[in-house]
Amino acid sequence: MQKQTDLSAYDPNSVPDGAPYRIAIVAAEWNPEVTNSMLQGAYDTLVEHGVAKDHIDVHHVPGTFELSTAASLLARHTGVDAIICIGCVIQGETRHFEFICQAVSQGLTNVAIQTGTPVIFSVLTTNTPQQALDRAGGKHGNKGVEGAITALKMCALHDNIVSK
Ligand code: DLZ
Repeated sequence: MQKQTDLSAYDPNSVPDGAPYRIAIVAAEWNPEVTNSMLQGAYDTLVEHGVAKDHIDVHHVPGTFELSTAASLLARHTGVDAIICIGCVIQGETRHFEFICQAVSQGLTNVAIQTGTPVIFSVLTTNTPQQALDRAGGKHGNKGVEGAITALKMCALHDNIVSK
């Protein structure tokens, strides 16, 4: 089996057409070099796969912890078909890392399950800034691109299930 080093390698033919969908992207302001690159990757990938630019709603939150609140508001008060949540938490000297990672993974899961809106976990949780940069347009691809592809696949899945 070939070792996968570029996490963003995907078959474009397997990606559903994005034309019918409205998608929100929420990006955390912490570690902006990383999150802005992921945001750009997600945005460009959505456009590349047919999502209209005026059907992409971009929002920012102060930190990764706030992604859950933003996702909840978007899922409950807008008509978006999916929400891509972008953040980057880097291990520091305290236990803050653990609390933020635990809270955001559980929080985003709760929003997705409770609202039925696909919520995409594009959150990097790394030991070093370099590991994050490697996954935000570096040697391991761009997790924002993956988030966009996942969002489109989940929109199509939702349509397949709900329209049957
Ligand atoms: C406080 C904090 C710390 C220490 N580290 C990060 C981080 O690496 N990445 C990130 O996105 N946010 C961090 N934050 C901020 C929290 O996510 C949150 O914004 C604050 O605790 C306020 O709720």
